[in-house]
Amino acid sequence: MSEYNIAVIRGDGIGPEVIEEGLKVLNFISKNSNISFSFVEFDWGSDYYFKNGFMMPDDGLNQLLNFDSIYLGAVGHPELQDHITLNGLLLPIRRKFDQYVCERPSTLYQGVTSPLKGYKAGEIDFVVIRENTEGEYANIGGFQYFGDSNEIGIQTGVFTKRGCERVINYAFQLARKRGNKKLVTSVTKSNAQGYGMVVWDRAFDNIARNYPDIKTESLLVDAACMDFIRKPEVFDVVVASNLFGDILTDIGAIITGSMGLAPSGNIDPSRNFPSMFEPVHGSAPDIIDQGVSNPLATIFSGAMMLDHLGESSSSKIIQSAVEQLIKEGNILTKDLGGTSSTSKVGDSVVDYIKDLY
Ligand code: GGG
Repeated sequence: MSEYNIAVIRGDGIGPEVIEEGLKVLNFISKNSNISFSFVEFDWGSDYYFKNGFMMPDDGLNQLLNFDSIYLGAVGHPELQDHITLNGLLLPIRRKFDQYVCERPSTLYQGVTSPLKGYKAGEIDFVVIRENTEGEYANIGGFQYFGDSNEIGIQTGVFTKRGCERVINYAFQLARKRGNKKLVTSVTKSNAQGYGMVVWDRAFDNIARNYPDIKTESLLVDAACMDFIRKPEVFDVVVASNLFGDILTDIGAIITGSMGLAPSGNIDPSRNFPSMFEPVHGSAPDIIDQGVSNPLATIFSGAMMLDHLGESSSSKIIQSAVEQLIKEGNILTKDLGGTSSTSKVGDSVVDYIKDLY
């Protein structure tokens, strides 16, 4: 029996309802395999902030330290500025636990219609590796004359040689493992960002030399956005800075059908710290408590978590069950053209898993 301690942070908005379905699926897997989970819930997020003045307690990161993984729903609240919710919870976790890789796959599944004309299942299939601990999200800077008419805000992007090389190396390793098109595309804006992103470009060239079997391409982010729409079929593994990776993966999600299908893993490849798995989407306050949110991104994220924990066969079962459900297309939420509720979709994933055992 393999036992895993999982920290669960449902967070804000639709986070709690999509995590409910993710846990439903993981609990079913646990009952039918030799895996057992101990889920410990943390009520951190915006409601916690309204009561306590912070998104998580002072020793929050220490409380998470010894878990095998973290399973997170969403953060963000219409009455709180996003820099409070991100810098109060999500980003400290990514940084403290050195989750320097954010892995975000975009796949067009059978049964899903891309808004891009003419694409068939499997024709869009790439992974964005987003640098996750530095870059534009380093949170270094400050204000001067705050509140005055001459208010100034300085925001610094941090690009270290070590930080760039390690995430780029992960992208090359992944391209080799996927064995697909064997292409790594680097995305920067180093024509305008002539220091930090030049460090990135130089790191890309250095690491690429170690992978003569992998093709490379470097794009400016504006061209990359255009090509994600114009010819997404050419991409395999895309490696980008923190901010650009975040933007590109919203495009990746929408051209493969829905934000509601896009999973992510915030990964510490050294495995010194817990990694964290969460849907790419945010808290979506406009659809909270209506039972219409799509839990599949969170369920896919649970499958990524199992794979990271070394439980690849259970991970594949979840992945196949969701793919089958999407392909048959009878039980889908509104974003995918269906009328089913969040919990009905979760129940159905469990039914499809039953068929696979
Ligand atoms: N489930 C992810 C989530 O809540 N994301 C909120 C968000 O704004 N994330 C920004 C980011 O990941 O950079």
